[in-house]
Amino acid sequence: MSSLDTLAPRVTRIVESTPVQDIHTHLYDPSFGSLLLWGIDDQLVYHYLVSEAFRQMDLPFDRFWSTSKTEQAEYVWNALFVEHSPVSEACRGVLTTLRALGLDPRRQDLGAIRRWYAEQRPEAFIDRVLQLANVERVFMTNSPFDDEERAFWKARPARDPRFEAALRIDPLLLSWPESAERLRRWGYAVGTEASEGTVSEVRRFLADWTRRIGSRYCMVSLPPTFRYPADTATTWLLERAVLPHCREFGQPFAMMMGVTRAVNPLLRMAGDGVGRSDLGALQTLCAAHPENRFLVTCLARENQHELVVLARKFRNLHPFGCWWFTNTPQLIEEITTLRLELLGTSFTPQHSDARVLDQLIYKWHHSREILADCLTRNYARLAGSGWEVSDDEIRRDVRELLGGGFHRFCGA
Ligand code: RAT
Ligand code: ZN
Repeated sequence: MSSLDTLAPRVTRIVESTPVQDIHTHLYDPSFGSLLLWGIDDQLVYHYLVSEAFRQMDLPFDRFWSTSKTEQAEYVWNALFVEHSPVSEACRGVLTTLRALGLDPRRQDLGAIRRWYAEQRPEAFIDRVLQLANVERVFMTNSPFDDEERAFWKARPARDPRFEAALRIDPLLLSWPESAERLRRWGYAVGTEASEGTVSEVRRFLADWTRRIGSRYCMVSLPPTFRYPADTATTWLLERAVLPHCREFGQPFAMMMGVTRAVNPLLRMAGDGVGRSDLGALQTLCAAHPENRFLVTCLARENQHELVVLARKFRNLHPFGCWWFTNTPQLIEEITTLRLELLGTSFTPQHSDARVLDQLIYKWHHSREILADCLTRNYARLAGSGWEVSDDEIRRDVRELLGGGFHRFCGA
């Protein structure tokens, strides 16, 4: 048997056994109590599934939203798992997760699955999920503009070192001057215009929160209408407060580009859509701010090639993840292959975006499988050119892709 025949299992073994740093999630440190979601009902009311379920239900939106989480979970379960085959990526995810936990929804009904969950002790369950997903570190999304979350931070929780903080600032950049009002209420003497005083108070706000939560990077999601430079508050806030802040703290700025919020508000959190971004704005940012580092993911499939080409031009740009609507097997494969072929290993192929702890299991099982396939194909081509990779080299590459490259980019 040539080494090429064993290539796929070798790569798979290494990809599966290499721990990952999950660089963007919506999970919380367990010390935040109820903010860390887990269990079958939270998996079923995941907004990815809610939007799919509404396509199969006649139920009025209000009726759905007026019921309890348990009832909502039942609606979703019936619509997507009982009355139809659960072929979508988000549906299959629930099944992958349950199976990894030793549950069989073909034999156990929702009631039995709920009873199993009710017996789990949170601390042990968290350890088990992280171990099954082989996730070493989880980056949270921490917003000072979220009242519930802010209250937890004020209480100075004892932190779990496996959960890292990342500062989310969408309202600051996208809802100025309404956000100025909130900053004022919190004791920052900001006006609405770009005066010296306002800029320095915004920077004080960013610095305070970065220190308070131990944030590792700062991040925003941007609509397709985002332009830079432009005669907008977003531009001056970026240029005079956010980017200087990131430079001062030696941290990257993450931009998640291409989300149109509330395309259908009746769907609540499930109602956001996608639009093609103007990556000319990103090009200008990277060129105009060589001392800043930009972590970027794009929601539109149409932006993926351009993003990769830009990353070839600007080493202060690090593409990451297959975000949200691109987190489907076909698109992960396409985007990861494109990135490998144009960037080598200098990118971070995936983040989970998990909102429910248990989802780490399926998000990483599914993504690792595709990453292993993509790498195997590339290594096989290399072998065809006479370059056979060793296990050590595969290990080195996979470590780089699953968090090592991100850490270096962050300057850690
Ligand atoms: O993927 C998601 O769960 C979305 O709802 C968004 O939260 C997105 O990931 C974001 O961070 O804005
Ligand atoms: Zn997210």
